[in-house]
Amino acid sequence: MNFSLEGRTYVVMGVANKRSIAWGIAQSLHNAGARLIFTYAAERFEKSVRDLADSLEGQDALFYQCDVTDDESITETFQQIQNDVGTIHGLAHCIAFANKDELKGDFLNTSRDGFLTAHNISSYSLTAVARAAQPLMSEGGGIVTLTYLGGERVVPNYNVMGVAKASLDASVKYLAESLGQHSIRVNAISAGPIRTLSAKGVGDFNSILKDIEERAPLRRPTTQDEVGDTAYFLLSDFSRGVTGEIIHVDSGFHIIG
Ligand code: NDP
Ligand code: KAL
Repeated sequence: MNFSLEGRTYVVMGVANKRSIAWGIAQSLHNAGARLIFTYAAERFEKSVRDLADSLEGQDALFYQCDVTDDESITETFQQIQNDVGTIHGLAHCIAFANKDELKGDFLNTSRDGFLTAHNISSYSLTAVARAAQPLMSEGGGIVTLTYLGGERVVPNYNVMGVAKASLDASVKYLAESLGQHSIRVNAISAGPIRTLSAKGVGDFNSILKDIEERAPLRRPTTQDEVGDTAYFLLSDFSRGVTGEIIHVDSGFHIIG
């Protein structure tokens, strides 16, 4: 067994720009020799994704638009991927969304629409995408998603996204049970705060980071490449006995009371 992912193909969903956690994962998989397939939702991010992928030396990446709120878009994307490459060996789901006005104030005021939107995009999409990807993972493989501590504990302002992450965390376990018989493993990485486009303009990010620097066991914030390398581990054979797991890549912050 070795760490190389040469000859393997992975779908990376959710690169918006160079700060995206998905981009950290893409770089780690690329460095390990994997072939990459990128999906993006918003047309406006297509150029950004293509430009970033162009910077990966020797990478022959493919690109597809996929809006996870649309079943047809998901089905078409994976059918197209099957036509173009045949087999895939794994998938990184790095997608979440909630309306900005529901990510502050009192959780009690969460609207039905806001609740459903957050759960639709941030939680249900994992199951929808896993179902579409399964036929392409005929040699077995790995699925990784991204979660956050706010799904386990109350974190100010995370609100409806915390409830959606709790649902995502449970989905990881149920999907691990469903797909294990096909040698497909399903795991999540609970990342510490990283300043991405999603994190922009919501909550008081500076004070959250300061708290991590003062109280997390490693006394430093989480980086994109730390999450990328753990995703690489979870998508490689080195984690072949691991499924239904949530690994915290957060400088150890989750153990602090
Ligand atoms: P980014 O803003 O870089 O990525 C979020 C991605 O979600 C975007 O690429 C966006 O695509 C995609 N997305 C939103 N709606 C849809 C949709 N309908 N269909 C398909 N894609 C969609 O932020 P991050 O890298 O921070 O977020 C990635 C994941 O990491 C999320 O699940 C987030 O909750 C999680 N996470 C982030 C942490 C952090 O501190 N940053 C900490 C813990 C977890 P588009 O813009 O094209 O719509
Ligand atoms: C407690 C924290 C502080 C921030 C509070 C809430 C963060 C929620 C994350 C969620 C994914 C953010 C959004 O949905 C933002 C969205 O409303 C507006 N932004 C966009 O539409 C941009 C353009 C696109 C690219 O973003 C998306 N998502 O599509 C949580 C911090 C400490 C940790 C974080 C940021 C966790 C996390 O889940 O991202």
